[in-house]
Amino acid sequence: MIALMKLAAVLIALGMAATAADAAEFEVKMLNKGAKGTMVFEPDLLQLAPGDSVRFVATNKGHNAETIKGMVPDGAATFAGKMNEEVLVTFDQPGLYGIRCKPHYGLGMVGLIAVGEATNAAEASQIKHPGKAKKVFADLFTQLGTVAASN
Ligand SMILES: [Cu+2]
Repeated sequence: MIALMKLAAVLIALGMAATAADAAEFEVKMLNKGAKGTMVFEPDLLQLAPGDSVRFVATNKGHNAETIKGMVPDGAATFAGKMNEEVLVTFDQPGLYGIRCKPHYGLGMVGLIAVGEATNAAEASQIKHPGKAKKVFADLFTQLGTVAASN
């Protein structure tokens, strides 16, 4: 009986290891200056499979990563990292997630994360953004369309 329970525990552990190995972890840096200019997430566009995760790394100080209201799929969890905080977020729910740095939103420090099928693309692309974020998101949605079309 004890041997059987041990076997079950091993099988459960193996199952969990397999799940963790299948999911990928991506890294997004929060930067004062990147390839695309000042105050950026790098990269600012990611295509994930459901279950993948993203580590938002506070490479430079003075930034945070959080979801934008109206830019998460229905029923998906939102998140809000604190200033200078590294956050690891797992994206289980398919759809588009708009990300911003709160203090630099108007300066265009935003990103777009596509998880599986872009179920909420119509709603997410209608959200209004301040300042430079408007142009950055317009470009990101164009790039995402190109990515989706080439798949
Ligand atoms: Cu910032």
